[in-house]
Amino acid sequence: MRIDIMTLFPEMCEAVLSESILGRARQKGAVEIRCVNIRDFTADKHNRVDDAPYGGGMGMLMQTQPIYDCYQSLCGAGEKPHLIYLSPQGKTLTQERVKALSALPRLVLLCGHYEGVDERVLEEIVDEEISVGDYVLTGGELPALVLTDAVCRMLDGVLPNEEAKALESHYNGLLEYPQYTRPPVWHGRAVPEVLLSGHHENIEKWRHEQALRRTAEKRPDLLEHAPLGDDDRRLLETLKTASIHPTEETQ
Ligand code: 4HQ
Repeated sequence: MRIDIMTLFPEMCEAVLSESILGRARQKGAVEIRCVNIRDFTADKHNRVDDAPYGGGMGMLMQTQPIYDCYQSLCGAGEKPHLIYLSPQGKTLTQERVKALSALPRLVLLCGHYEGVDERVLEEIVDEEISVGDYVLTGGELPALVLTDAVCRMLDGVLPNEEAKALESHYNGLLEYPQYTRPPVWHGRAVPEVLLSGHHENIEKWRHEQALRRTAEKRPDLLEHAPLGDDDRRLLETLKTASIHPTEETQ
């Protein structure tokens, strides 16, 4: 997959994307990511990319020309890669959307800055608007990096341990089970015995139950969409009863 990030702060994006798992994935060629400076495409002799809004009001807006020409430079003959504008007005990013996006051959991410972007260029080139959450940031770079990270970890050859992809939070619609490493006792807290038993079937059962419990406790909204089996539903029922009539065993 290839991802182009259109931004006024390519070094900010490059710094994040050169480190750790994504840095290694890029070196290996598992993903091709380019940070493109929108300012390089300005036709203005003073290199300006922003101007005051018509109708007055605060702040500056990103102009149409540099953004449009930057996107055109990323389009081949008759090829219009899927362009995502990061904005609080978009649909909130989900793991389901991340997975679908990771199947596309190319993505172009547009990062807005200042007070926003001239509406006309958005109408002309944006295929999809995505938000990373209901709060306001100073620019679209961090959301673009969040999206890039989430999409890239779904690609083959990116995660050092490919199995991890399927195991982690949200993948099966549930939160992750708790995890422990050495020492076996820390500040008087022991690692759950089953994890030291070497009994893999019991360990898997325990982990799945913990994932269900945690989800019911911390994010019950996720259970509405999680693919649950009959055993899962039974366990969730016992948890509900236990929270109304706690016994020593279920506390
Ligand atoms: N932005 N999810 C870009 C966000 C945002 C979000 C604020 C994006 C400013 C110019 N983007 N504009 N939340 O807060 O995606």
